[in-house]
Amino acid sequence: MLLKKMSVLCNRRVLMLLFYFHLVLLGVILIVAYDINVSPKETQYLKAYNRWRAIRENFDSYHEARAKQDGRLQMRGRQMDAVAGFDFLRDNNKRRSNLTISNGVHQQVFASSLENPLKFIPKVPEYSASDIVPYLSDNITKKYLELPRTIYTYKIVILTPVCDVAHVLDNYMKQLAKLSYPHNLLSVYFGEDSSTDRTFDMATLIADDLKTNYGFHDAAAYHFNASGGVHGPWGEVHSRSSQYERRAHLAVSRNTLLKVGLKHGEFDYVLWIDSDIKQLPVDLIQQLIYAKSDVVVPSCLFESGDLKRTFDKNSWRETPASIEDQEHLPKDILIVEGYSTTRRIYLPDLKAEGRVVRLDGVGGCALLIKANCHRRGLMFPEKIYSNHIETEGLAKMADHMGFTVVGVPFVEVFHN
Ligand SMILES: Nc1nc2c(ncn2[C@@H]2O[C@H](COP(=O)(O)OP(=O)(O)OP(=O)(O)O)[C@@H](O)[C@H]2O)c(=O)[nH]1
Ligand SMILES: [Mg+2]
Repeated sequence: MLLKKMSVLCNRRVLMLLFYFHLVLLGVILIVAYDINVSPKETQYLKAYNRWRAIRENFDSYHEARAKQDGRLQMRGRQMDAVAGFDFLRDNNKRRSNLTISNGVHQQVFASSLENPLKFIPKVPEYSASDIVPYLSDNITKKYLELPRTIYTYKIVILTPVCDVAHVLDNYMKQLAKLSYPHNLLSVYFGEDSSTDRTFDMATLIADDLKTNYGFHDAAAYHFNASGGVHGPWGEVHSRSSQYERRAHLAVSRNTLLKVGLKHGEFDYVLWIDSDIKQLPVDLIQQLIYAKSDVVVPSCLFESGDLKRTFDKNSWRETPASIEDQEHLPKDILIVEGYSTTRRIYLPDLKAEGRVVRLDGVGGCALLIKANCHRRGLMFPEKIYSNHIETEGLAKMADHMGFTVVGVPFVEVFHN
């Protein structure tokens, strides 16, 4: 009897053991099957993620080296650190004609175009490898900048966020005063916050001047009690790791100013102009209106010795390569230009496509937007939106809302 009971018990134990063994085996099979299924995706995702993490982690030493070069060349305040631009700085002892950056032959031709302006428009590169913008012959530029005779009636509000820029506002005013668009159709509003200098007082004076002495319809400066942003030494403001905070705050400043600005009248367009522009073409507004688009941006360059170089790298077109780079990017990673190569095409390199070209990202140095787009909800994302923020985020949002986003590459604005 006892033996019989024991054998039943043993059989049960064996059966239980067998049951657990199969359960574990099934688990292992499921895990292996899942892994096989998921691995290729995971690998691609990790590759992209790691690439971006490396860029982030390397940035500090990269930035330090670049800042030293900047100091030597007294080129503070420039976003010139795309890979080719960086190589160019590193080779600063070489004469211009001996530039040996990628696309060497092109670069030599571009660099010597001051003496020999190009009689052709360079073809659109696969992606922008250099930030040197060649001089083109007058015949070409004239053709691409001709304007029809038009009587303009559009009311435009010019909005300019300002912070610690008292020293550049005088030139800003001169540039605005020079604009050939009817001044009585222009209103100008400054949005100031966080300044430690007399930016607000200066902006108020300039607003009065624009109204009283230059015939602008209206102008005023507003102080906002916003906190945040990144202020201080150039190196801190422009370090890669500061960009989320800096650009998020700029977006807040722009959106706050937008709300106030739009209340001042029935405007047709909003024109964003940064306070630290050095030179605007006198017909800037007419050139931007010519594009007949919802969001329009000109090329924003800076002068580096005799060279013209791209300053605002936020005006770009995606390429198959850049899209591939982003394919598996986690949603919370912010892409900013000017810190490494992102394999996009910058606006000045799109000239061969014509006078008005489609874009995927825009900068805010000078930026025309139909007021109705803003009224319908288009704004500057204050958080990451499709891996972008602020002006590039706005371009993404505009596209998602069905608005047209273009650039006018032959129209050149110069940044300080
Ligand atoms: N209200 C406000 N305006 C700001 C702030 N930071 C910058 N600005 C203004 O926003 C515009 C764009 O900022 P910039 O600092 O010139 O940005 P950037 O051109 O990308 O960088 P830089 O190379 O430093 O010129 C300028 O008119 C600035 O004066 C801020 O914290 N608050
Ligand atoms: Mg600037």
